Amino acid sequence: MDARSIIYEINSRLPFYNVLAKDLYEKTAEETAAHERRMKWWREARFGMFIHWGLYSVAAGKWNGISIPHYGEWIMHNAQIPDKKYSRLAGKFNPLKFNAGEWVSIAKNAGMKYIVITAKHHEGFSLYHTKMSKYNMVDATPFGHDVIAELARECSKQGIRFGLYYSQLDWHHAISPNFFGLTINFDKYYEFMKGQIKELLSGYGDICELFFDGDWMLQWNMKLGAELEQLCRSLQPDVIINNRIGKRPILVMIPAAARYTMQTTCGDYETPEQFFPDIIPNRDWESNITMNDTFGYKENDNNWKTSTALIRNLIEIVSRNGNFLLNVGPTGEGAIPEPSVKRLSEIGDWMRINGDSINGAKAGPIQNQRWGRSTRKPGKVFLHIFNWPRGVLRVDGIDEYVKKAYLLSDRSRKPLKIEHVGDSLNITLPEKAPDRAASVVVMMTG
Ligand code: H79
Repeated sequence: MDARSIIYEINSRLPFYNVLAKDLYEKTAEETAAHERRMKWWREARFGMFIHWGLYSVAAGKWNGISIPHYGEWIMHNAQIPDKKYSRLAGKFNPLKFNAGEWVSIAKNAGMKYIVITAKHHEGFSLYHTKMSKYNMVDATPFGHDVIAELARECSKQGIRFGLYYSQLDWHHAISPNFFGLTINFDKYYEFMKGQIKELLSGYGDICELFFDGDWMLQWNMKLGAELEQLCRSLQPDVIINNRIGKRPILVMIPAAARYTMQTTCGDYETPEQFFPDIIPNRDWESNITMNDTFGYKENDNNWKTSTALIRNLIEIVSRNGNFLLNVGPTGEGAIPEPSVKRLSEIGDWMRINGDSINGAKAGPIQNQRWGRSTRKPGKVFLHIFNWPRGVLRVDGIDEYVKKAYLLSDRSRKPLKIEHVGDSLNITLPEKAPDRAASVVVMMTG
């Protein structure tokens, strides 16, 4: 390791490293301008689908008939399965129910604007036809399709964007399925990884987002991240890259602490996992959240969140300028589990009526109210009401004059009775909430 790598390595582990090492990481004006340009569609999209699919989907959370606790995609680690045994799952991966068109329309009908799928998770198995190794969907399974290619094609056909998840941590290359992914010939593995990134960014059309993961692996550091980021940008200048391409300081990985330090400087955006911050962060961010308690399919995990909870998650996230990447874990047969499909369809029903308050919207002027949340667009503030009041809703903290208010679900846009009282507004609402998840009032401002 040279001196600079050591500085990078130490800094990336300090809680306030972005303050201490500002000069090392600060973006140039030109880089900032390029970032602003490529983020435009992403800031409007607001809602995407995460897909975790791999050999762990075949295991479905069980090993030798025993249910293994925690995330399904971590089963190799959680049951300490040696690579030689684990890799035999490939021979059983024959997802005859897989239909790229169907998956893409499920996302689209939910109001999602992009899809991000695991090209390679920690297990080290590639879902696409890589030439860097035979351990992939085409060469090692009876199915033999390049599912990444099929999904990429289908996304472009149906007009939604396509992105990839890629794990630096790789248990197929590591000495064992260990948390820190210790790899003997790391230099060789790094060349392999760069080869794969080149393939993925040159053979599958426009990649909208690259979600790196496993940056905590022992041998990864900020310098490698910066180099890899350059490689990605040389192939696709507009690809949006997450912060995990670098190395997150440890505190950013802990939800309670992330509230205060949720800022790294690598890539384009922050990646709170299984939570969202309760303040408005000063950087672009995207929460990735599961519908049950696992990313990769587990046949025994039936702890599903309600569609109401998921709709409210989406609203809360947009009310703080974030994106929502909602996960599905298809089965080893290639089907998105029915409970997930049901929830996505219910979210879609809500989005068809209320999507204008989400897509293209950003944080509203009013935060964290007992009655709900707010988002805004030029000339409009959207009030997302979770707790429907009896009669009159009193709204405090409005920063623009309100000319008119109506319910987004009301096609005729019949004005609601409003009354200005100082900086507050009293809105008279109908007796019954139009939607039990969240009813949206539009305030025309200016
Ligand atoms: O891909 C999904 C997760 O598999 C991955 N990131 C998202 C996008 C992820 N990486 N790390 N973690 C999640 C958190 C790791 C938690 C751990 Fe554990 C605690 C690893 C070992 C102890 C959870 C509990 C997994 C195994 C036991």
